[in-house]
Order: sequence, then C-alpha cells, then structure tokens
Amino acid sequence: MRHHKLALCAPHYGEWFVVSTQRAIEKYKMFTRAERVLVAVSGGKDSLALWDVLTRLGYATDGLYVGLGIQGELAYSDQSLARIREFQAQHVPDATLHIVDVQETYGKTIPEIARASSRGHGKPCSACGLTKRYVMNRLAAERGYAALATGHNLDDEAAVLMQNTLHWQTGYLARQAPVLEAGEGLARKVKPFCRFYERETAAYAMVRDINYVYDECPHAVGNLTNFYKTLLNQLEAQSPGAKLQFYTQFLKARRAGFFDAPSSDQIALRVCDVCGQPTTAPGRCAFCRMWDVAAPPNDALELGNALSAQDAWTAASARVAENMDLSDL
Ligand code: Q46
Ligand code: ZN
Repeated sequence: MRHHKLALCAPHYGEWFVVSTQRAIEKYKMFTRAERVLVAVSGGKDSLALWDVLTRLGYATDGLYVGLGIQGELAYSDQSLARIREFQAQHVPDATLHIVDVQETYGKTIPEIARASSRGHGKPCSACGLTKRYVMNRLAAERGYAALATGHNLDDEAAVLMQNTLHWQTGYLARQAPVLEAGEGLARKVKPFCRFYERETAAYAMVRDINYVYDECPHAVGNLTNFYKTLLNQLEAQSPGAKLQFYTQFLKARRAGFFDAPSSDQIALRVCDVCGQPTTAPGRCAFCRMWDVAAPPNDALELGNALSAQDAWTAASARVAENMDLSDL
C-alpha cells in the first residue's frame, strides 16, 4: 500500500482491514453494537467484504439483496444472488438475507421499466438507482434497522465527488458524507469503507476467500462514474494518495461548513400521495411516478399484481420513505 507506506502479509492485512473499518465506524459515529444494521449486498466484493467485516466485528447485521432482473450473457442477477447465498452459507450463516425481486414486487425488471419510463431516456442506471435507493431505504426503515450500510469505497466516493464538483452540484455535495442521519421515514445511511481504495477491498475479499461476482453489471460499461474513476487512477499513479487526499479534504471542508446542507425548509418534504414516503415532489414520489403506481395502497387489489404485491409490503408499515441520498448505490 504505497499511500500508507505499509507492506503486510495476508493474515496481518486482514487484521489491519478489520481494525481500520472499526476505526471509521467510530470516527464517523456510524452505529453501535447495540444497534441492528442492514447491509445492502450486490454480490460484488465491496458489499460482501462489508458484511463479513461487520460480522467479524460483532455487529448485529442482516443483508438485503435487490433482484434487478438484469441478465444478459452473464446472467448477471442470477449469478449475483448465487454468490450471495454461497457467501451467506459460509460466512454469515446466522444472519437473515432479505431478498426483494423488483419484477415479482413491481411487475417489471429494471431493463423493462427503463424502456417503459421516460426516466433516464432508456438508460437503465437512472431507473435502477432510484429503485434500489427506494427499496433499500424502505426496508431498512420499515423493519426498524438503525442503519443501512453500503459498500461504497474510496474510488466510488472520489468519482462521485469529482462529478459533483465539476458541475458544482452543491446540493449533492452537501449530502455526500460517510453518514447521512435518519429523518422522518428515512433510514440512517452509512459507508464504513469510504476510506478504502477499491484494490484494498478486493485484497480483503481475496484474503478471506470470498467468491464474488467479478463481472460488472453489463450496463456499467462506459458510464460516467467509470470515466471519472479512470481519470482519478491516472492522477493516483502520478501522485499516490491523491484520491484519499481529495476525499478527506473535502470532508474537512464540509465539516467546516463549506457546503452547508440546505435547511429543512429549503428541502420541503411532504408525504407521497400513494406510498406515504417523504418526497420533495407534489403528488406522487419519483418512485411511484416511474413505476406508475397510481392508487392508494388500500385500492391495490383491483390494480393488478404489481400493486398488490406492493400493497402487501406496504401493509407492514405505513411509514416508508424515499431515500434522499442521490449518490450512486
Ligand atoms: S446495477 Fe443498476 Fe449499476 Fe447496473 S443498471 Fe446501472 S446502476 S450499472 S451500480
Ligand atoms: Zn410514492
């Protein structure tokens, strides 16, 4: 690890990684051992490594997988779920794995809804991001988890930061943080790996013998985040530690009030007419508009399978929420 001026053997590397994660959890006051944490897992190295580390650290964790119905030549979604199940059996046998399949629940796969909706003009990532954020937040909030943990690493965070900075998206910059506190209907969001380079999480997964999905989602090819990652890798090659510096100095500036978060009256939240989640939009929230969920849940039985399934879920709790974290998941 050039940027840390550190060379470790495999067992010591694993220990260093676990201790560093604990340090980040404490530094940013993410959660305690008395709280239940929901880990969003995709089948990739970061999220599976995160579930592994949190379990080893003695945190009470469960997992959540959102089945997107993205297949292609790689059978990407099937492969992802298979890796997660394999991981669960080997590494976290006592934890619960929640699975929300969007096709079963809402009636379409992500590629299908992306084609059907105007959101993202046929590009699945926008529809996918919105759906994942909604489902993850909703389940975490409904089931009473203290925090929703995602496996975002430093490369992810630096790429989003670069993108937001180049466009001076001050609202997004204000909300880019290792911890987003809970709000009315919004679960607390935490990113315990935000200071690890991607290659560090990959090395941890290797050391722990975690069999993850190596292939990227077929829709990730050529996306903007990957473009910024390539630029940042060039910078890092010239100047080791540049990514970490970029991100941590941003957090320092943010703490100093440089990107003061908009006050709550600037983001006026109201309740979605259909699902009851907080939203900034009048009428239906962005999720209900995209999935064309048209009637209050009590009328759902007359409106076909997608809504019936949603209604069953909604019945568990009336208080569900749209995730306000706009960064990529
Ligand atoms: S899963 Fe979904 Fe990503 Fe695939 S469709 Fe795009 S957003 S690339 S993290
Ligand atoms: Zn809604």
